[in-house]
Amino acid sequence: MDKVLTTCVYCGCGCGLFLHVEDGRIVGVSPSPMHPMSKGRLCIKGWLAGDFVSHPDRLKFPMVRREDRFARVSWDEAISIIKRKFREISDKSGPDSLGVLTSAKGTNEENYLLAKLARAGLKTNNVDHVARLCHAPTVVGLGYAFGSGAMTNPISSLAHADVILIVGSNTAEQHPLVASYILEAKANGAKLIVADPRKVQLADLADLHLKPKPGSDVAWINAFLNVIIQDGLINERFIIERTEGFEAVKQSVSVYTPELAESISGVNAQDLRKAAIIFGSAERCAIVYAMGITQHIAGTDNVQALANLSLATGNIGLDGTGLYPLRGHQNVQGSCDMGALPEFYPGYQKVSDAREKFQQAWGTDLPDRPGLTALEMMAAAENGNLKGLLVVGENPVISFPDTYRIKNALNLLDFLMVMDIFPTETTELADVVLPCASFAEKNGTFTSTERRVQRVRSAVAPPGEAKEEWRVINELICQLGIASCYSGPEEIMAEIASVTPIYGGIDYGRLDVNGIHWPCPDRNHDGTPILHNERFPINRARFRPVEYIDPYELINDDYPLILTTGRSLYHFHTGTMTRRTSLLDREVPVPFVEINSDDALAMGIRNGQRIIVETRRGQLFLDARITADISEGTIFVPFHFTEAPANVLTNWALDSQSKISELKVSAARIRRPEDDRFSG
Ligand SMILES: Nc1nc2c(c(=O)[nH]1)N[C@H]1C(S)=C(S)[C@@H](COP(=O)(O)OP(=O)(O)OC[C@H]3O[C@@H](n4cnc5c(=O)[nH]c(N)nc54)[C@H](O)[C@@H]3O)O[C@H]1N2
Ligand SMILES: Nc1nc2c(c(=O)[nH]1)N[C@H]1C(S)=C(S)[C@@H](COP(=O)(O)OP(=O)(O)OC[C@H]3O[C@@H](n4cnc5c(=O)[nH]c(N)nc54)[C@H](O)[C@@H]3O)O[C@H]1N2
Ligand code: SF4
Ligand SMILES: [Mo]
Repeated sequence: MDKVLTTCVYCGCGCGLFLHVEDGRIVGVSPSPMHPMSKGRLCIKGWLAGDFVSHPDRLKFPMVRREDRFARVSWDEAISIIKRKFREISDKSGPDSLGVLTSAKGTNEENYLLAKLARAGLKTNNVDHVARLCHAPTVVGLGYAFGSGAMTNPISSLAHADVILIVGSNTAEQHPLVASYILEAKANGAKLIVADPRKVQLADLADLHLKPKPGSDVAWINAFLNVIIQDGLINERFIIERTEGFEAVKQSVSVYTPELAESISGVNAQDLRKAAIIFGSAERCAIVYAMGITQHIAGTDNVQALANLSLATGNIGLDGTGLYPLRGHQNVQGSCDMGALPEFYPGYQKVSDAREKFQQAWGTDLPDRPGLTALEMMAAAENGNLKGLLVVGENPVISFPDTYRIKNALNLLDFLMVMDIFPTETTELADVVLPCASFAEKNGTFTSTERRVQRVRSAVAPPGEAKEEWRVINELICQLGIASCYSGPEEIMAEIASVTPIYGGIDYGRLDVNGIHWPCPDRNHDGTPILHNERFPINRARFRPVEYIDPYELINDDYPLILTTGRSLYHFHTGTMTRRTSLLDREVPVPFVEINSDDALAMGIRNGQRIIVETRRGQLFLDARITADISEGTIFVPFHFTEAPANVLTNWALDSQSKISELKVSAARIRRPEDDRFSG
């Protein structure tokens, strides 16, 4: 049996694991004891990460839609159809009628090539990926506040904090190995404050559990900072030496008393005061956050509110301090780093600043018009301005908000090409479907949430005629007339390093088992685990006042409940992989809605009863899960299930700064099917 060292395909923790291979098949997984972060541990998904690889449903051959059916074609035929369609659309409607959605499941090398395909090959900046629905507010918000939109410290740094504030992150289920370091801190005596409308696992262990109404975070975070300022617990030296704009923030938070915050957010004023004093009095405080904060029309403001808090208390740049936006997909950090974003080339070099440099490097003209974000592309498809779309390793039919609208937009396209490892709800709508190699069948790198660039190694051959994406994208770039001849991912990384200062010293030979934390400017540099310890990339960090705004959809008599959506430990997103992993699917086999026990009593709903959840956009049949662990008036639906896709319910309202949609707040109501029978 061979054991191949690689990186987990699921979440941003980036655990190291071995794939065990016998007779060309994966027969097991074991954790890597040498891995500097995961240290011989994996969560249940990691242990089972090899399972889906040999599932019989894997896509094996290129397919083209002929009338209502898919026909198998050769790779050559598929590529020539794609090239012809791209040409036709571009000639007729201009390059900006094309777009590319890249994959946070893909490697850095694949994302780099896809962004190059869009810009150099198709001549459009319409390139984006699911970070738009995830940490776009972090890229924009921390980009403004600190000059870098990434997690400031390594995961292990959390173990050295005195206080950890966890906001809108179900860490134990969604980033289990990050949670292990939080538990280590707790065992060392650290205080834990959790802000979440649900009593998530870590809230059970927390010293204080604040329960904000979904969409109300700016109000209580401002009040939290106000208490710290009023009690003289700010770090004046840090503020004076390393930041700008504090006075305006001080002024703006002064009206947010804990009582005002309670009236807006429902967070108990006494608890809020206590929590703020614990935080303000401690030496080293860390702030962990995820989708509970970002997926709002105020997503960027939420991020800035937390940045204001860490700056005012000087909790940046040292071990045990820092701001930890937990990146979700195993390589969503890398996809952003590689410039799979309309406004940035690799390494967050602005399209508006670095065009000349990339024209030189890529030997061709590049578009200067700004590109569209993921949902802007969908809107452009709706109104006929986007006609051709390439989707790689994303399943927007299930993962994007307002499913019916997304399906309609995709159906209006002249040409949809999808590259995936499984048939999905999105491949169903495609004109061409290309089969790809999975993480276990290719070489490359992933960058974890702690900016650790790590190796991905091929253990088995892809099924049928499935191919590693880099070969396909390389071929397409060549066909579009751009000189692009790579011998493999290692050579692609050499090019990435040559044009991307933060990856300047990344080289496969140096990654070995530990990987390297970017920024790593050159080959003599060991990488940077902690950011901003002496200066910020923008020299002084920026405070910015933020004011509470209402969520886009408010509850009323017709829709009296706040619906929030998210995840479970056992499934990953749209379930393409975990629902094909029998041990995981067995744990959570059916779609459900969490309802507060008092609410359920008032509505006459029993645990396990099948009920109807409805918003202005659609309705779903779901099993009621009655629990005291969710706040009254709030319901929670995970989005893993094709038979009851949560995004049928969600809305498309965007944060004007980051263009994320408000996946965490919709106004909803519940009906019992039996009531319908009587009311006719
Ligand atoms: N098992 C598993 N792990 C995953 C994933 C997966 O699908 N499955 N996905 C990965 C990805 S891409 C991501 S982005 C991460 C996501 O990781 P998380 O962000 O931790 O997961 P979510 O369930 O989306 O939401 C987190 C919490 O936000 C809370 N919340 C909802 N609304 C609000 C609000 O307005 N304010 C506050 N303060 N809290 C709120 C919810 O109650 C929920 O507990 O997980 C990654 N890890
Ligand atoms: N309601 C609601 N909706 C949400 C969220 C929410 O909290 N609530 N969260 C949002 C967030 S944070 C995220 S990140 C998105 C996630 O949304 P998506 O990224 O669209 O969801 P996934 O199911 O992870 O899709 C990944 C796809 O890649 C395929 N794949 C896996 N490996 C490979 C590979 O090596 N190559 C290729 N080509 N394909 C591969 C999988 O089969 C799958 O189809 O969902 C967003 N949508
Ligand atoms: S914590 Fe994340 S990276 Fe680690 S094994 Fe689990 S899913 Fe994989
Ligand atoms: Mo995400």
